[in-house]
Amino acid sequence: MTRIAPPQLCSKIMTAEEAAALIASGDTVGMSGFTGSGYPKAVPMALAARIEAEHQAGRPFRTRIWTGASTGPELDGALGKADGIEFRLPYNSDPIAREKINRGEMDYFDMHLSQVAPMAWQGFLGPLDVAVIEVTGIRQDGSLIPSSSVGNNKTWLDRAEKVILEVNSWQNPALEGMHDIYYGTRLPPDRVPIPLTRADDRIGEPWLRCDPEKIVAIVETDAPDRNLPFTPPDEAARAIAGHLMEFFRHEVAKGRLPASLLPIQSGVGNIANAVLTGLVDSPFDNMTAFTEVIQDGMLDLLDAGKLRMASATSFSLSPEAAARVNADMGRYRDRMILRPQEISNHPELIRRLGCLAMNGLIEADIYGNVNSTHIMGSRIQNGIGGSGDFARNAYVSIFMTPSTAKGGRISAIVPQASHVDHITQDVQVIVTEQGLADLRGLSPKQRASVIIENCAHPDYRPHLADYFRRACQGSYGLQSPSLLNEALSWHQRFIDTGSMRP
Ligand code: 0RQ
Repeated sequence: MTRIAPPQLCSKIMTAEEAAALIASGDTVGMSGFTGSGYPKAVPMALAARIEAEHQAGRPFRTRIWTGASTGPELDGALGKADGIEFRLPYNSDPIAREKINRGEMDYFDMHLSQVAPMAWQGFLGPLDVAVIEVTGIRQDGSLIPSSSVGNNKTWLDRAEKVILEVNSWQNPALEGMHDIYYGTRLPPDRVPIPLTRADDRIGEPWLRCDPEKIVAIVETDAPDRNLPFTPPDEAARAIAGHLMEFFRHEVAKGRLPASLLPIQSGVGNIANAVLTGLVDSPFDNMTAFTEVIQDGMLDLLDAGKLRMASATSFSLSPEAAARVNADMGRYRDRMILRPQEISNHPELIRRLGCLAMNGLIEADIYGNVNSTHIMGSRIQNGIGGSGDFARNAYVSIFMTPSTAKGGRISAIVPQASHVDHITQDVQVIVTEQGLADLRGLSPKQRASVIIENCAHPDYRPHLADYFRRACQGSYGLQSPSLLNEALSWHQRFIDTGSMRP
């Protein structure tokens, strides 16, 4: 059965190559896609092939790419490999694009995910020439059935001069009805409160609007999202999950959290997924999630009857879990809501709902400043993503990590973070497999003692304690004691010798 209901749009159906020919060098292209879901799969590949041919002919051809968050190898990988991206925003986890960024061959701005759509509307990011959006169908009235992510699609469709649609028939038609697209956002001074007071509120409509006059091409596809598998939780991940469960039980006992907890936000990566798995065996019931991505662990929670519903902007599932959801979409649809990322990550809503934010980190310093993005202060790993949206506005902002990286050659707890994404005020709890540091209400020096004692790996703990003791004696000021010519020496030692160990 055709997924393109309006007969008048059938004349716009063409090949991916023909559609890619409608994108010009220098264009800014807004693509769908969020954490490996719902990204266009055919047009970016065709565009990459075209760019390679142009380059071989000695003609420059590069584009500016905006997305929701990370996409897939057919998009960031293919365009990165073709050297077709001059500038990209906001979040990337593709290894080829990462390498290009770190070689200085691609400009990249990893902005807060909630701010992308408003900034595009404010005109701060410049004009948008083309939108390339994956949908699962076009309805008779021209409205679009969104795919496995919403991301910034609403904004790209509204702002772009031209629209190219990929209609992907791999995605289950039962996705229709899961989405909640809110069209009530405004620019200042006309902004009004967003009328969402519970994680499961629906405040919009299930479809995306699109001016049919702007549609220049429709490409039919039939391909799955290419998500990566999760690795099963290792001992460190299980220990982190255990510390966190104990913390939540303690908070419930103290009356600071309800027995169903508060809406959970869970970040990307294996640790975050392991914590969700840990919640399956917890005493907490009737939970909700107000988060960015629905990952495998969320599904397990839903299936176990622990999680009542999950609100997000995207799926981020392993191939097995994606097949599981796709096969049973009708059942999952009533317990999941996918929203635009400006809503899923909205500071106003995160603060109102009181989310429990749980995100991964690269490193934290002894004062609780967190680096989520840069290795050794200069190499990007992924990007800040939504971690800043949630960390600053959460009810409790939790960061978690194994205490070491790269086989123990790197300490995740350092004297001074080599890059700061989340200032100490936005970080209330740090958890490693060693233990949990509850930093709420502590001064910087008190924080340092607790973080070193509870979170640092035993191999690094005495060195951190020694640094802190000497800093408390020899620092210029004693609010956040620091030995400036030593604070980043661990990182330099790693660069010089391959290990932070003294
Ligand atoms: O490197 O891939 O070469 O092995 O970083 O680290 O331990 O696999 O951890 O998958 O949980 O990711 C912060 C990157 C953690 C993630 C980060 C190296 C490590 C490995 C990955 P390899 P792990 P995770 C909402 C939330 C920002 C966005 C965010 C992230 C690789 O959580 O991107 O929070 N967060 N969004 O070896 C050197 C260190 C290191 C290190 C780890 N200290 N030094 N390398 N690594 N620590 C969702 C969205 O926004 C979409």
